[in-house]
This record gives sequence, structure tokens and C-alpha cells, in this order.
Amino acid sequence: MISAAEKSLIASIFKKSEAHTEQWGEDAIHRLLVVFPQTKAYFSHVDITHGSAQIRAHGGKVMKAIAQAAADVDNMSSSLSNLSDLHAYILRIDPVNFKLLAHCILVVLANRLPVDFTPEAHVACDKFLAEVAGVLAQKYR
Ligand code: HNI
Repeated sequence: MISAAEKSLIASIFKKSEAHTEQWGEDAIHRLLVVFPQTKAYFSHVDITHGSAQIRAHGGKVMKAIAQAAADVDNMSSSLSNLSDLHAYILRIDPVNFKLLAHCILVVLANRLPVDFTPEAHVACDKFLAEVAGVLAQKYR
């Protein structure tokens, strides 16, 4: 359960990501690929060199989708429904990977927002990203 206070922390943290979606998204995806190299299997068609234009564009899309979900946590199942279909039916991403990416995003937020990323903000963002992962994995069975 995400409390009202946590929702406002989530909205405020991810609002700050909006001006940096490509940079922070690239950071997160780069970490994902380095720290959990098994995730590279999903990106065999992409130039995964650090800082590549493709990873920046992809990271930007991911962070933008997350920022949109953060602005309206109560409506995530509908706002993420298309992405849920894409990841389950077309990309067939094993849902364990959502947790790995969530971890990398938390590390990026801690790095980029050292003052805002208090322990309270940390737990709020962790719960939020777990919900995003839950919604994205909803259609698997
Ligand atoms: Ni994901 C495409 C959002 C987790 C692999 N992904 C997208 C797009 C968005 C997105 C947005 C672009 C859709 C479009 O172009 O219409 N992905 C998200 C979100 C999460 C997530 C919000 C979880 C927090 N994706 C993951 C994970 C993996 C992943 C964990 C694999 C490890 N995603 C992909 C791949 C694509 C993708 C692969 C297609 C990339 C391409 O350009 O071909």
C-alpha cells in the first residue's frame, strides 16, 4: 500500500526526472546491462555501447513512461496497459528483469538526487517501482 505522503514523494522525485529522461534513462539501462549482463539478451538488435544514441533514446522512453505513471499512481493499470501488452506478448520479457531495472533506477535516483533521496523517498520509490513491475507483469498469465 502506497500512502498519500509516499505518493507525493514519488510525484516530486519523478517530476525532477522529467528534464533528464534520456540521461537518467541511459544511466539506468547502462547499469542494467553491466550489473545484470543476462539482460543483454533482450537488446541484441541495439547498439549497447555506453552512451549510444539507441540506449539514450530507449532509456528516455522508459524514464518518461515511469514519470507519467508516477504522476498518477492510482491509475497505473490503465496508463501502463499498452506497455504491459508489449512486454508480455510481444517482447516477452521475463518479469524478474523488472525488479533488476527497478534496482538500477533507484541507484540512479540516489546518485542524481542525493538530497531528495531520503530513506523515506527511497522506500516510497521502491514500492512504486514494485507496483510498476507488478502492472507490467499482470498479463503474463
Ligand atoms: Ni521496456 C521498449 C518501458 C522494463 C526491454 N519499454 C519499451 C518502451 C517503453 C518501455 C516505454 C518503448 C515502447 C515503444 O516504443 O512503444 N520497460 C519500460 C518500463 C519498464 C521496462 C516502464 C519497467 C520499469 N523493458 C524493461 C525490462 C526490459 C525491457 C526490464 C528487459 C530487460 N523494453 C525492452 C525492449 C524494448 C522495450 C527490448 C524494445 C526496444 C526496441 O527499441 O526495440
